[in-house]
Amino acid sequence: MEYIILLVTLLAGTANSEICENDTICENGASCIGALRSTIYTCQCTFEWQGINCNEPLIQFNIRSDGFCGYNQYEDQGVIESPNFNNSDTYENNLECYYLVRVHNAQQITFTIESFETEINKDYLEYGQGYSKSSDSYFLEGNISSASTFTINGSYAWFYFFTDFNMQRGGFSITYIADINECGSNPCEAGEICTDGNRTYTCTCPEGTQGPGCTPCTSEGCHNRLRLKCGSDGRTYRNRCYLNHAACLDPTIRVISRGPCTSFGTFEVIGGPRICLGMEDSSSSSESFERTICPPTQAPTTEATTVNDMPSTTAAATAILCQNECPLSFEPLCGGNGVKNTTFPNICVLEAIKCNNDPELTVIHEGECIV
Ligand SMILES: [Ca+2]
Ligand SMILES: [Ca+2]
Repeated sequence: MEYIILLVTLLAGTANSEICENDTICENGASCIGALRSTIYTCQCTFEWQGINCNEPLIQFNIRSDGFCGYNQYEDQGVIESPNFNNSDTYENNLECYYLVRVHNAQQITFTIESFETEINKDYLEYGQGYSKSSDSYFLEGNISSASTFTINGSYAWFYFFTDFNMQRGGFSITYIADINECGSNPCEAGEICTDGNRTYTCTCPEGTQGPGCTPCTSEGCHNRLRLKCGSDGRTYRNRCYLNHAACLDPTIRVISRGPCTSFGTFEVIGGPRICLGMEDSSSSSESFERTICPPTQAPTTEATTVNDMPSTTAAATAILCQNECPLSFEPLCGGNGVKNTTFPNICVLEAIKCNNDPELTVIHEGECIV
């Protein structure tokens, strides 16, 4: 009733939202990314611009004309590296490199330091959450062991790499991977409930429904053979099909064991035509049941038919009757409630019915009722 789909592709192909139809919202040549019927959009700035709508020039930070570097990343995973890292050379002096990492719809972006080495107290990588470089930031410098990670909440991060006038080092390589709201693109079938996960989503059917189309739970098609299963709700099911039906309605229900829940006494079988079974003490290793009285509502019967079925279980007995264990002996007596007289197989069953269902019940005489 539940399945998980690992995402292979994220929102690369998402149709643009209405909000992106307004081609003035992202400025200075930026692309606008959004989903249909969503007000969330992401401006993919061209280089030298930042801000939510790419309307703030990086130049405002007095970047040096000889050391302007960096780049922007918009994929859901990628890498940012210092200049020359990819050819194993040191970075240059007098750099100011800017990087924007923007992943549309991301809930958080996790960064992993693959390699990091800068001149300590001089050259550093500053970073923070948000659309633009700000003073609310963190600093990385010196030698940092690889595999360290840090996380930025939301879908926007910026990085600023500064180097002074001398002493170059190897620089850095930092990979990232984003977790988006995978439910944002409505990936589940109609009627299903989408639950977002970490780079995954889960589609489930609402309570009372099941299957790919979330059709209503049904026991139609269940056969009526007795293959008793004890459910975690303490009830004995006719067979696994009926238990599955109960589990569809209440997902907390599962199979505890084969055979009935009770090891002794009378119990009602759930599913199919109404039937109650009596069972002898499991210590006798009896594998038979006797069709017997259904305690709460059904009129008593003296029918005693042996039904062969699954072996008994050691599951704990479940209280069904006020007095929940009655022998299967046939020592009939006639009971009545002033309206109707009925033959009971023994006094225990009569007392149980009285306790559960019919307080007016009294013994009329021993032996079967005389019709
Ligand atoms: Ca330096
Ligand atoms: Ca997610």
